[in-house]
Amino acid sequence: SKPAIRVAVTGAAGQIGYALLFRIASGEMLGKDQPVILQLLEIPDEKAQKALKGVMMELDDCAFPLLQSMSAHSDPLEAFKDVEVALLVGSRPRGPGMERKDLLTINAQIFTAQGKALNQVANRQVKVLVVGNPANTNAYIAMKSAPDLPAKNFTAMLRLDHNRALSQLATKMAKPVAEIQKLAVWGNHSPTMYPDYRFATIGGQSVPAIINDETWNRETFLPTVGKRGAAIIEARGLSSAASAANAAIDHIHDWVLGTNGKWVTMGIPSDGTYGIPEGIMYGVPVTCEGGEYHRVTGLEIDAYSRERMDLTLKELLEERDGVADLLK
Ligand code: NAX
Repeated sequence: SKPAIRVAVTGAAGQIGYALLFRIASGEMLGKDQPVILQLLEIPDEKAQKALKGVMMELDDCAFPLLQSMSAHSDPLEAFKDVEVALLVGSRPRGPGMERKDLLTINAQIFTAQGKALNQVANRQVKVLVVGNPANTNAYIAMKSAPDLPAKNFTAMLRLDHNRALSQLATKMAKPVAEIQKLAVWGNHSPTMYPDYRFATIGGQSVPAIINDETWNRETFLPTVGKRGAAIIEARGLSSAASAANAAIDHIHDWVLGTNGKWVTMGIPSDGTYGIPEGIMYGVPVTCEGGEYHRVTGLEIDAYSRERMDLTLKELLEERDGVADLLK
């Protein structure tokens, strides 16, 4: 059988971790013939480490044939040793009375340390997905803290937004979600993101021609997708976890195993395309093949789209400037 792939997951005892680890171990992320080794990171806190042990007991109890081994860690230098895939899920949530700026600073410290650790000990081809919020800026910080690794190997999760948008479109058209192609989500994983179905098709037909309702796009679709996270919290009393884990599985699965020409959305460091400054971690449509992603280029950006893309860019530039001192 194939040699096992080492996968690191941070925040492994959290909600998303609980929805994610079992699916990685069952082969849904890297393939049903691909053994995995899980290297799990949690904060040193006794309760978190104990909860992690509990999750590992349950993983044991699944007797997953593809789970070759697993280990628990509180030090990123150990958790990231030789990993080929790193899912950075753990971050500090916003506490009562905490300003956005404080949140950025605390997470900047976490992702600086984790970026440095990846730089030191991870496999040189490691594929990194940042889920923990603010995901784009955390991914940017980790990338900047890992100068010896290829910058393109650092990505942020926009796939949940992509999947949310697909589902809203399918419902609106009363058509199967699987048939929708060529959807894009631009920008930051935040309510400023811009889900864009101008190029989308279903069964070869144009989605905007079928929907033919620009008011629905601007006044219903965009805010519904943008505020979906808040709607889940309101309904469930907890933030999205299973759908977030599912999106992380999709993101890595497609990056490693390819999309057969299908567009998906990934937050990737910009190369300057579409007027997004180089290095900014920005959601764009990509296709994946042979373990690499390729941004979809040559799309026409109309005035309204430009406005929306610049708005979400402005937020990312502010976040970048907010952590600039910490990256010196
Ligand atoms: P939980 O609070 O349930 O779990 C987070 C876990 O991370 C905790 O167990 C905590 O101890 C651990 N942790 C904190 N700092 C750590 C560190 N430095 N190293 C290792 N572990 C650390 O949160 P959960 O619901 O699992 O969400 C995790 C993150 O995903 C949050 O930042 C959340 O905002 C973010 N999300 C991102 C989404 C996206 O689309 N990009 C969507 C879902 C989710 O909201």
